[in-house]
Amino acid sequence: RFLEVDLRRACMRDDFEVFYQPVIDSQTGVVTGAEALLRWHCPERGYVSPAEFIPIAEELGLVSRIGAKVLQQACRDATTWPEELDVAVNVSPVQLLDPRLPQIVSQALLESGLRAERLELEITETALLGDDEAALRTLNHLRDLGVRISLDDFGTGYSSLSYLHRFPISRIKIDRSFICRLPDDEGSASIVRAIAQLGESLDMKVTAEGIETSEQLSFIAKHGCDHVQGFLISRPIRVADFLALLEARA
Ligand code: G
Ligand code: G
Ligand code: MN
Ligand code: NA
Repeated sequence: RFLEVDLRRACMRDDFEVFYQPVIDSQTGVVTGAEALLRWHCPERGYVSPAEFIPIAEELGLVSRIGAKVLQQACRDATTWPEELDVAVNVSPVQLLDPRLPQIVSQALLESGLRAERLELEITETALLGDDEAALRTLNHLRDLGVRISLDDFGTGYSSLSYLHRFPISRIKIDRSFICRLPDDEGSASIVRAIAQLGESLDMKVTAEGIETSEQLSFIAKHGCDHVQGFLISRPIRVADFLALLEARA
């Protein structure tokens, strides 16, 4: 099967690396944390995107193991950052439905010594579609640990606004497909403003993803998005480069 052999071997040898994309405060430009993004350099295939291999890892039953490694690494790395910086980790729908997830998360926090408040888990709307009772139990358990939950790629799934108050969600991440046509496209501009207002009235933070131009950044900053990430600020980078970026921006 395509990728299967390579992926199993990568899992055994732990050929993965965690990169970090800085997140900044839209008003001050201060770095407030980073999103952990998994990278795999397959010796045979070269770089393979997680968008390609995570779905296969889900099918093969490998995603919880890979996800646990990412969580451990991200928690460990974040303890080397200034105390006020957060780390966000993506959690796939299959991982969310694994009843061991809360245990894996609390273990990663315990082993690293990272305060739970500094860890944010990013889930997608798709994850809430299926067995939503199980998802709700897991998310409540995670919230009770002190971890925060973000809704990633917001606006692209089968968005039901009822998710926003049924589930313990503290942040909305506006998908970059709405950001890329800013500021000129009226439709995108209205959607982004509306999501920002929604976030504010529900007492949730809002992040704009995929900021690539300074015009997009100033639009976002004016219209109530709290945090920003995107190539304009930085691509995902190695942890050493993230620390260097913090120094350079300080
Ligand atoms: O970083 P990049 O653009 O290559 O990511 C592509 C997709 O893979 C994104 O949807 C991102 O959320 C997802 N992704 C990146 N890292 C991880 C990870 O560690 N776990 C999961 N489940 N998804 C990830
Ligand atoms: O689904 P999720 O939001 O987790 O996806 C994150 C992915 O988006 C990362 O793989 C990252 O490489 C990519 N990304 C981050 N910033 C930008 C950007 O400004 N432009 C584009 N095209 N992709 C981005
Ligand atoms: Mn994400
Ligand atoms: Na996203």
